This record gives sequence, structure tokens and C-alpha cells, in this order.
Amino acid sequence: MSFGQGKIWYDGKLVDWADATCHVMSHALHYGSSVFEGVRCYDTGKGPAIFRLNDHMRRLYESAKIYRMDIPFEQSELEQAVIDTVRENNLQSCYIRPLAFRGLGAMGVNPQTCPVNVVIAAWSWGKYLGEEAMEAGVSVRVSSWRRAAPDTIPTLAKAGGNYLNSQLIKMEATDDGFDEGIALDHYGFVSEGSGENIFIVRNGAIYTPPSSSSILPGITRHCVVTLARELGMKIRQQVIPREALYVADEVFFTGTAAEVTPVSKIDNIVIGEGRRGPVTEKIQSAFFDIVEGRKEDTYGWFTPVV
Ligand code: PPE
Repeated sequence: MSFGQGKIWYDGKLVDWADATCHVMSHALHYGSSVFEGVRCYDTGKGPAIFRLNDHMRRLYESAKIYRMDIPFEQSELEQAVIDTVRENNLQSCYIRPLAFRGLGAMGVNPQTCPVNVVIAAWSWGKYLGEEAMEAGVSVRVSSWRRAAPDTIPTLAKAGGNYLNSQLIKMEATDDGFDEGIALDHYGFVSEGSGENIFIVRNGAIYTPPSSSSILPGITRHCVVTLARELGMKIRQQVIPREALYVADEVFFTGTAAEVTPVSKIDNIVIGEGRRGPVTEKIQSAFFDIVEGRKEDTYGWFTPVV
């Protein structure tokens, strides 16, 4: 099923893609008041299975809690709804987008009189930054747009409004001929990509910015930390100055959509060999071995679609 086809779960019912609409006066459309997730389902060789479903849904409820948004379903109900949506659409591997938004109630900033609607869509989505990027790497720039200061827009919440900042970063990068942009945080330290976490490798050790650097603490980031430790690699969360990017041996992005994508150039400075480095390759293989079912999921990361 490609984007634009099949069924969408909408407040408890599976409806045709074309019928999954909302009113133009919905609060979220005017004020960015939505929270969402991006989840992947993989064809593991033993049938489709959803990757880290419980962790994604927990984050959805945490994002809602930060915004005082009461999702009118139990987390377990929405987890089941994700499974149902994948099964109903006959998908083997896909991207899943659960979204809770403030719907049609009143206008005005205070959202608390608006109902909360929930949708779950699923479609096939290939490599986020392109198939060849997985080996060749992507060319990125440090954005002139920074992440918001920590006491402005909370980055631990995956909220619709946060992605206005991401859109500025992404459009600036692509309009200037880069594949992606990296945001610095309020203090000028490295934060993350427009929709990815970032890691650098230097002298065999791996570093990634901590949650205090205005990042979304990614679930793929957590996978990489877990897999790197298991491979006996040194990995640390540490504040990263911009110039450490340029002198890194390797840099890579992680995310549900981006998976593990190497970075070849930053601000037109070649990183390491200018292609996927050996540490990135090891992490990438460890990740894809699990999600593509070549290695057993000993972490309980998968929920089968049955
Ligand atoms: N930072 C940001 C800002 C972000 O949007 C994502 C996910 C991550 C880090 C990585 O988080 P995780 O997926 O839990 O490892 N970005 C989602 C949206 C992509 C989109 O274009 O839409 C995603 O990867 O699903």
C-alpha cells in the first residue's frame, strides 16, 4: 500500500484514506496542537512485526501529558490499533504514523475545550534520505536555524508545532543543495538533524548529544547505544561543539525514518573518508541484522502483527 491508499484508523474505526478528514477549524491546524509518532514495521522473515511499539506509544502518551492532552484511549488500545491498521492494509513492511490532535471545539489559544482525535495511518516508505545514502552518506549543512531554548518549546515532546523549526532547517538545507541540516541548540552546541539524532565517531569512541541539548531522545538512538555497548564499543552522551563535527572520523544520523544513515560531508568539509566509515558500518549491520530478521531479537523490540 503506498501513500494515499488503504484504510486509516480514525477514533476507533478503520475508514477509507479519502474519508479520513477533519474540519478546517480544528485547533491543531491553527495552533500546531498535535502529538505524533513515527513507527516502522519490518518484514522480519517470520511475518511483519512492529519495531519498539510500546516505546513509541509510551512516548506518544508522554508527549500528550506534557501538553495536558487527554488521549481518549488507553495506550494498550492504541497499540492494538496500530497492529490492526498494518494488518488491515496488508502491509509487510511500512511506516506508521499515529497522531493525536486537538480537534474542532473553540477558537483561541487555550485548547482545553477541544476534543482530542486520534488517527493511525500506514504506508510503504523506503529509505528516508535515499537508498544510495546508506553507503555513500549524505551531505549536510549546519543550519542557521537553531533549536528553541529549553524553556520555550519542549523537545522531549514529539509535537506537531516542533516541526516548523524542522521545516525551516530542512528547506534551507535542500534549497542550498544539501540533503539535510543539523541544528545547534540554544547554547550553540550540536543538537540534531531536522528529523534525526546525530552521532560522531572519533578514535573509535562514539558520542551523541545528551537530552539537555534540545534533542528528541530517539528510540533508534537508544537502539544504537544498546547495540554499540553490546559490540564492546565506547559510547557516551556528551555536549558536542560544532567544530567536533568537522574533525570527526565518522558521523551518522539515526531515526525511525532515517534508520542509520552515514554523513559524508558537513558544510562541504569531507568527514573521514567521505563515505560510510567502519564503525558506522558495524552499527548499521547490527541494526539491519535485527530488523531484517537475520539476527534474533533478544531485546524484545518486536511485536508481531497477527
Ligand atoms: N529527532 C527528531 C527531531 C525527529 O523528528 C526524530 C524522528 C528523531 C530525532 C529520531 O527519533 P526516533 O524515530 O525515535 O529514533 N523523526 C521522525 C519523523 C520523520 C518525518 O519526516 O516525519 C521519524 O523518523 O519517524
